[in-house]
Amino acid sequence: MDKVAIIMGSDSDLPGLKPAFDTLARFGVPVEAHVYSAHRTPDEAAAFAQSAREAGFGVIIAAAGKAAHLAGALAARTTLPVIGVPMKAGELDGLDALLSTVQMPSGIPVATVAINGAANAALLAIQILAVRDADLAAQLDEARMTARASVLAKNDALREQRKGA
Ligand code: RP5
Repeated sequence: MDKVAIIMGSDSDLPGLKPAFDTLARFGVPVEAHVYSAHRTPDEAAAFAQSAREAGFGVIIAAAGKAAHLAGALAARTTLPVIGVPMKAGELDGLDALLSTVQMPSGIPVATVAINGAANAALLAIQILAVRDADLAAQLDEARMTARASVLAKNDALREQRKGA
């Protein structure tokens, strides 16, 4: 199976990325993580992206806060799909990172998830790998069914609670 890379701009992003690590682990997807910054280690970030396909990665998740150029900088150096996670950091609560990550120029796409949307970034990475992996696709179907059952159970509980109200 192709690996997923999780690249973060700082180790201060790590706690917010726990849902991505947990989700990928739940689906048995191999992960390699690095701290590389678009601004503070531009050469290392570029070198990683340039060699990522050959190194066996299928998707790159790139998480950064503030003036978050990491996802775009990696996407500029690879044709692997890059998923950007704008992290809530600093005075603007992630809005700066959201705009910096999502507003890419034509030609270099970054699939941007919500601010601190680490879980969805992982799920999207899994969905990309599942295009060519039937086992992963089946696991995704099962996860959706579990989520559906959980919401319907909450609906039943609510209706029961409000009986006669
Ligand atoms: C970004 O600046 C990082 O991705 C992080 O979200 C934010 C703060 O970094 P540190 O100052 O904590 O290293 O580049």
